[in-house]
Amino acid sequence: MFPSLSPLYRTMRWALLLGTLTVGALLLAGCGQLDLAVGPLLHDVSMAPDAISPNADGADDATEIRYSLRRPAMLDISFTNEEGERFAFREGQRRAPGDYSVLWGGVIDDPRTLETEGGVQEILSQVLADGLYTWRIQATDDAGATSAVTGTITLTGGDSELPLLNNFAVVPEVFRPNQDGLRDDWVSVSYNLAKDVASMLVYVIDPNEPTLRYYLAETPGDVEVTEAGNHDLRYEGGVDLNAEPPPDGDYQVIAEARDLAGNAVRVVRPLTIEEGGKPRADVAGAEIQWQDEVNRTVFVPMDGKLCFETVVVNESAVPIRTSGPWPGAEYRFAENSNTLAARESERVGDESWFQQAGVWRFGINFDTTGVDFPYRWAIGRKEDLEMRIIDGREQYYLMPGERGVVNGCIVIDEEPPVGTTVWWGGLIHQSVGVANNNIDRITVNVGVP
Ligand SMILES: [Ca+2]
Ligand SMILES: [Ca+2]
Repeated sequence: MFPSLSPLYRTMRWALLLGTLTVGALLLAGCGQLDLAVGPLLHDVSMAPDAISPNADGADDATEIRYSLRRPAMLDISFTNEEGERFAFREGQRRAPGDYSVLWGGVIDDPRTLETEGGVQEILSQVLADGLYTWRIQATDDAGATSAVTGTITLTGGDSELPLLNNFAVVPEVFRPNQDGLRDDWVSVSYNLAKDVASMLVYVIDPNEPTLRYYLAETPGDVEVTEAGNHDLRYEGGVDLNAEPPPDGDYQVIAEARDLAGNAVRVVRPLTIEEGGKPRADVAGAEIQWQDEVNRTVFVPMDGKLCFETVVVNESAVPIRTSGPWPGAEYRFAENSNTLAARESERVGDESWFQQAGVWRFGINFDTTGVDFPYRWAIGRKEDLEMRIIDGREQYYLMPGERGVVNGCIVIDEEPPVGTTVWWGGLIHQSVGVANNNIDRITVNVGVP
């Protein structure tokens, strides 16, 4: 009668026929008594194979745990050794009804602290020792009814050796990444890794914001990052890469090693970051007050002096380190900051005027000099600066937002080389770069008024 009965129509007819059944099932479901849910809470439980060798050699490294739940339940999976010691693989974990399968490679994630000769270490996970274990898979439904299945599994040839991170050291503990050239500009992180691992991470975190990790990279050396042996990392807070370091505060340096079998170890040391940041300074108004300058030219008679005054401003959030010669110092034409430093060292034993990495100085240069900025001064008078004793030595800093007055003279006591015409100022961050060059260029005419 209906030779071309459409599939849709047939489906509808079946739906009508089944209507009564469906309604019945829905009613049952409404009462929380769905047909499917009838029967044992936990069923179809197995753990196969019942013998494994968890050593990441690719053979029998894991067993497959299977179980099915008819109702929502809290699930426990544990292993108990022959001495009665229980190890939890899953503990009170909420599970929806359904069929489950999980591979188990003998590893238990049960963080604990271990005191070793190489320091306190946190064991995050470890392969269980070889032996016979009784496993127990237990489900507890919302009504508190418990159902459990047990069996045994044998572990042989397992690799439970921990990838210990011995003698983990972070030096110094107070880190001031601000390129002032002192030892606190970088942190050395070192440790000895006890065995080859699959993954090795070293990072810095703020404990209040643990998801934000600043990873430390190891400089390529003889030993691969994941190889057993001594490891050294150098952390400059990113300042070396022209980035701002993490904000000042209390941090942790964490190293984590995990081997292929699943043994994992973590070590932690505190690290405080203080006065971190990129130093930035400039000459106020990019201007030098050249004495007796007229139309950008200064006439200096032979044995006369070329004198100047300028102001340096710390435009950054970190203290900027400087050193002598101090404002007011005079140079003879053939002298430079190192010859003055040698004289000062001989006079009072103060070595600080020699070129030091990380120190900022204001310099004067001219176009035929063989040396860059032979004449240099501190970027402020002592009264403009903050003095600190660090490692028994006086260090001087131009603090954030502060201004340092710099003045000085060069005695033109000999004829400058032929072609010496243009002179200028510069702000030098020693061993880092010339922060500002070619400041306020002038022509200096010697002995020719
Ligand atoms: Ca194996
Ligand atoms: Ca520093």
